Amino acid sequence: MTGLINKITCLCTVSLLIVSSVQAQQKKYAGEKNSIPDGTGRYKLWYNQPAKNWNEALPLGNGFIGGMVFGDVKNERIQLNESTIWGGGPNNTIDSNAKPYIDRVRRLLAEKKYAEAQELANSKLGPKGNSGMPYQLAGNLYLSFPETGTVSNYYRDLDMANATATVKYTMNGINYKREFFTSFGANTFMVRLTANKRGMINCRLKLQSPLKSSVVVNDEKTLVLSGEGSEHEGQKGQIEFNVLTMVKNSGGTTVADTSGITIANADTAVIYLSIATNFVNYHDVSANSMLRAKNILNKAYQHSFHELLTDNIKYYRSYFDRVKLDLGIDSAAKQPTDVRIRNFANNNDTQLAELYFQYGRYLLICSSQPRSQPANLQGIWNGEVKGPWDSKYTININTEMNYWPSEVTQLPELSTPLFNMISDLSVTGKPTAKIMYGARGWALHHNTDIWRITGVVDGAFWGLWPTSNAWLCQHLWEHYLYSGDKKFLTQYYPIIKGAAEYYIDALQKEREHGWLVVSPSISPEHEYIDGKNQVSVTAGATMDNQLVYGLFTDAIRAAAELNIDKAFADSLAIYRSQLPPMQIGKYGQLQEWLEDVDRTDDHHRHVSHLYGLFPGNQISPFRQPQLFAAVKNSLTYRGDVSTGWSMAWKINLWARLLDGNHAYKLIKDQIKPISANSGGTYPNLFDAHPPFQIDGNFGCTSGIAEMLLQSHDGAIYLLPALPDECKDGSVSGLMARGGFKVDIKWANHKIVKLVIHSSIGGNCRLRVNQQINSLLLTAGNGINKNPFYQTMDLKMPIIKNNSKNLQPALPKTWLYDVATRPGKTYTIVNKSLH
Ligand code: FUC
Repeated sequence: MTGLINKITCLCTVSLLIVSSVQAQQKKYAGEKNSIPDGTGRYKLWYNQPAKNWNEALPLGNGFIGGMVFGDVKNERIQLNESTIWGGGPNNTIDSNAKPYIDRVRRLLAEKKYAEAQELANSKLGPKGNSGMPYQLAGNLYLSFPETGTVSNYYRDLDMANATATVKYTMNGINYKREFFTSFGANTFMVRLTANKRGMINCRLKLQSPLKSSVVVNDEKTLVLSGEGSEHEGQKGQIEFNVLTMVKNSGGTTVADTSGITIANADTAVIYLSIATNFVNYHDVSANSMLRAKNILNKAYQHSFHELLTDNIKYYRSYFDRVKLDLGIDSAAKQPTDVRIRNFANNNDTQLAELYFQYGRYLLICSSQPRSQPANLQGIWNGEVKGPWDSKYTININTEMNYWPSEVTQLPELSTPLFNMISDLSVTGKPTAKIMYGARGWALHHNTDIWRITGVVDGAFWGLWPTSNAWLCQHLWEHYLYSGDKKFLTQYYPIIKGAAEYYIDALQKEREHGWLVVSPSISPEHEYIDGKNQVSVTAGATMDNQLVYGLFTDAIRAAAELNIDKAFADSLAIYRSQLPPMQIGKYGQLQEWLEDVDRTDDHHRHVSHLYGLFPGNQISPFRQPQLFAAVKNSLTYRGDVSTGWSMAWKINLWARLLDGNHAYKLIKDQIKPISANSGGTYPNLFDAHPPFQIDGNFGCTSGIAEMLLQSHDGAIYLLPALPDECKDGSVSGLMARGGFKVDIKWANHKIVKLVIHSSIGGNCRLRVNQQINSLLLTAGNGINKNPFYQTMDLKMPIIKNNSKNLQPALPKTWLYDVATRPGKTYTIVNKSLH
């Protein structure tokens, strides 16, 4: 098998290096029409062999249907998902006996009896058998091919430029080809089988599911698999689903019976597949899944593969093409993807970082569409009846991380399912707040699922964390900051307010300083040593303080933007002033807990207390240098190598620490095969916790964006953390808060061209590491008047040890202003930049 890329061409006009891939295997087959366009190698994951296991299969999806394509020559397997096939049925996990125990745990925590508090919490506040329901696979589509012979020219790929997968090989002198995509418009999974000689398509197609299911044939041509979601942890399975498939062949014959569909001697065969369930919403499963699946299939069947494909590419590209990145390319990019992953740490294969960045965007487009479910721990791709952690929603980091790239990489519509889920949770979380905590508003803990459960799961040690409402609300406010969409803010303000009301009622007065703290809680999934005990249950964890501070601030600002609720906002400001300040502990670290109990040899995967730096915006190098230095110390103690998502978080954090080389080092740690003690990347570029968890993919995409552009700290900081490896490059289409779209081209680490598209106008303040001479720019002085760039006023931190250097070395930067008008574009060209 020869390499994919034979020629690298520099197209200076668009300042992008385009890989022009000319391959023997990709030559047009005789007799083949309307084939998938050959995109550029730049966006391809490609391999010389079929997938040996699930983590080598290639993902396709449309937010509803997911398919993992394996590409075996004799036995093709497409593992199928549908985003609403889950175990159990409508339910919630509210613990109606919890309140008295919450009160007792609070008292014990106030008395600093941490181990006792944890013991009581673990025994009385855990789940009663139900820790949430699993997201389940639909089943498999198997295609078996009777031909035998020696295989040559084997090739398979996933082409992100078109959202298609292809398998090709030669057997007995015949070139065979399989093409796959998931239609966004028709909601079907599509397969086309072709060969370069007539009458050569012979194939047997089967549907199978490990869930309770049966297969029949309808109208002599439709293969129908009917199945049910599982009963799980006492919850009866209430999801019904149907997988329907039909074949359209030219030439030859197809015969269907309950054991499958047999295609014989066809010139081409197109397989149409639909999946539907009875799911309407988290409390209604009354839809007719069979009728839904039939309607979808019949409608799609009226169109040819080519028509559906053409529409699909158009729709898909309307998202994918919004952002282009070029970090440079060299000969390492000529290798198949699995080889590139193995070599990434030692090669200067910056194009693989670009591919990984775009893969995160691809995966978000394919797993989270405006009317779909939000991307879960595995997006929509799960091959198991009960996947890792149920493949549900862990909202103490993982679900939020899934959506970090959506605003900055210009895919804001794809956050809609998250926003819808937050709306649902603001309803199902109401009784949790009331019954468990005696509070108004809404609250939930560290997990939820399609039924929008809100109780404690997995036990108090991991699950007694009621602060996820504040983190989720951050996404609502950020959407407003990026878009300026007042209608959206008006719609979601009551939800932000409801979360804030919860804290007004639930915060507890801490005895020593009179601070208001979240109690009981944990610093997600982490423990500290209390005497001889490892304890997680606590009060006033730093992350909680930051989250509540952020929530109150966002609620105050939202009320001001909407010109409503002044009295409420004023009262929030008073509560906010009583929250604990951040504390710098004895090792010069940002304390993770109220007490100074951090360790310097602690390499725990969660870095929750660094939320304030990212994704929060409470720690600025220019305004809080000591806190900034303390975060750097904490992150250095924590180390680099960890689970996939943890490394992804650290990429974002090092980018915010303005250290591009360290961020890039973490990208290298993440894009490498997994080892005994760390996460990494599977051959299909899926992030490995291990096992596969999609958050690391999304987190890394966001991290690369943060290295190139940040807009949270009073200005748009251009190239704040550019690594040495990426000295020349370009990016276009990244979004900054305040509705600015930014294109940057740089050479030898200096910006040579900058384009700013302003959608809502206002002052565009730039921060840069170089001087710029341009008539368009004026020096930026004083506070940025743009309302989307207000910074957060924080309490002074408490510093317990000043001996550790808390004065960070910061880069010299320049501030410039451009007064922009809505809809206008501002181009600053290279000659005026030094
Ligand atoms: C949190 C993390 C684990 C894992 C799980 C799904 O519990 O601590 O590492 O990612 O979510």
